[in-house]
Amino acid sequence: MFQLSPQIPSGFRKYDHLKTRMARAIAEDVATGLSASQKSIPSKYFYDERGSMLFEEICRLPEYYPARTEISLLRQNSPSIVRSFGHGYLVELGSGANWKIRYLIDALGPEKRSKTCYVPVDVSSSALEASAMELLRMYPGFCVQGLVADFTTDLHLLPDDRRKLILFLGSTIGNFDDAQTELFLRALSNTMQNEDRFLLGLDLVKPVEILEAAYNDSRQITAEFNKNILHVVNRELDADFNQNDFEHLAMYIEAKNEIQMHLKAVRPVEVHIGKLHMTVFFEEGETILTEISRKFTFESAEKMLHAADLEITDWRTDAAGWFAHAEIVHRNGG
Ligand code: AVJ
Repeated sequence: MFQLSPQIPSGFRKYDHLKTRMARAIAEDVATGLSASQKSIPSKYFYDERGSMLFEEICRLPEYYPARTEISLLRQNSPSIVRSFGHGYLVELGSGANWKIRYLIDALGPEKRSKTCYVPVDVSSSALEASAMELLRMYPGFCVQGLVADFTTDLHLLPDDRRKLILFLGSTIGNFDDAQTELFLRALSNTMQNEDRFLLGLDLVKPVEILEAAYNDSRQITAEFNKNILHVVNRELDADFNQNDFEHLAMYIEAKNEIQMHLKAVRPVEVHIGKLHMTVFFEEGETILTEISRKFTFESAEKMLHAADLEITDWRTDAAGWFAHAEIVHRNGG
């Protein structure tokens, strides 16, 4: 889509693939999700400007162990990750406020950094731009090529004229169901050349108290984050959800190894969605499923990756075994 050869330019440029497509997608997704017997809204719609800020706040909560655990893993392992990568494209899927990438950019050092271009991929153009500008202040002359795109459908847009290290951190893959996981990993696998590397962050199975506390924080930031999806639907689709009609629910389903977040109607509710010409009724106690967040084991991770011809070459966890970074190659590759 944007090829860099033969020269790596410095400064920030971006390519926006999404502008109109997102509007159509949310209409279809919400119409489908709210028509099903278990109502649902896809979790990717949490992340408007406010939702992204709330998520950043979640990452600073004492209960939300994944963020700080992943940072400590990155701090510790960036030098060895960079050694096996070399230089080229550093692609980050769902980069958000992208402070994690700094550990890798630092580990590159000036020499490899000058031969590397950071490619943050995010649906939020404003977040992508703001964080890219901040990175350029920290690393003047560094190359940042932002791609505003949806990593669930747009992986074919990734550049392929240099070796790349693709990062998918935060255990975001845990938000996908089986079908989405398979599609995503297949598409990712197809973009990978022999020398490319894939670094996947995975939240691991652990005692239920720790898991549930992470999604039911005492300051109720996660509840705000969850309800924010109603604001997004109101704004994008001209709907009249009242967030006081719903309460935050998050629980661990042991049989599925997943956290589920719901919004539960506290009374019978009627909602009008202007842009869909749709009226939705909720019984008291009925829920909207807004997110699944799967938890993994080495075995379950290996199984899902093998199905897409991907192979784990390194498995790094913290001492407590709460979070993992899997370093992955294409199985036919070297
Ligand atoms: C980083 C998107 C994977 O599922 O834990 C945090 C999102 N949801 N609190 C997760 C989230 C509720 C988070 N992801």
